[in-house]
Amino acid sequence: MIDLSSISTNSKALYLAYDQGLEHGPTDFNDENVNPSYILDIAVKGRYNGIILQKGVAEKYYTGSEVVHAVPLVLKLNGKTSLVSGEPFSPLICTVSEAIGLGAQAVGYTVYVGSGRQDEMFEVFGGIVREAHEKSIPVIGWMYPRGGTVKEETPGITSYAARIGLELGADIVKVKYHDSLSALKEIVAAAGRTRVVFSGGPKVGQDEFLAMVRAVADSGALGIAVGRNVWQSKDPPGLTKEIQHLLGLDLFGTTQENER
Ligand code: FBP
Repeated sequence: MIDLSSISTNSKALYLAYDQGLEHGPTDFNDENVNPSYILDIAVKGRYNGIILQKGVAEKYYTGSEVVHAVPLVLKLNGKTSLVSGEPFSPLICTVSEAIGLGAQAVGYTVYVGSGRQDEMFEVFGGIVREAHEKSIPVIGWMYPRGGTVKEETPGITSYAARIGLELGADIVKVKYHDSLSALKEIVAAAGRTRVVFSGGPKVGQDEFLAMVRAVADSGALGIAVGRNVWQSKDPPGLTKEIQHLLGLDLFGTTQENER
């Protein structure tokens, strides 16, 4: 279960992201992982702490299925394609109420911090946080620095993005991973009591990916929201077990640790 109390502790979490069909298109997929049922099966067998889906996939594959009882849904409320240009902006596709109706236990929203359209996204995000908190569900902010004066996402910029998530009321921020434990710790510190999950990024070799997970585990972050590195791998169940082991998650995908 994803709730506000479970993420305000030192617990760890592993989320499976599957919104790339909208963000990147089928170019990320092969014959197996193009099928949402294949991904839901990975999430169920791997006892993931959440599956991140867009509204349409949730409606057709999650809601009303057995998966509802096994893996919490994180409904991504906005999204965009890779076919647009200009200042990054991700429009709202689904409301908080609709997400809850689909069975969501948490909602996600991308804010392109630094974009020329940042103001619009701040305003929408503010409304989402208000409504989600009235309804007692957590909000995950995909805090992605893009557009405007952002030329390169340095660790300092990611720390700023994570901090913006705290300032705007996000319960969790999902931010870019950097290959430096001290940088990861700084990002986690900047987010304060807003918990941090790092994104997996494009597929890399398994050893390299597990080194990333180890650093995330040591950084004080909540965990990782991974997509391609798991469902593009040859053995998603085996890799999931290794990730959970490194994060200190037990067989039920939970940790019991003290409040921070
Ligand atoms: P991956 O682990 O596959 O990178 O997924 C994480 C994620 O944030 C997805 O939720 C989202 O679709 C994608 O990355 C966005 O990637 P980008 O904006 O960098 O193309």
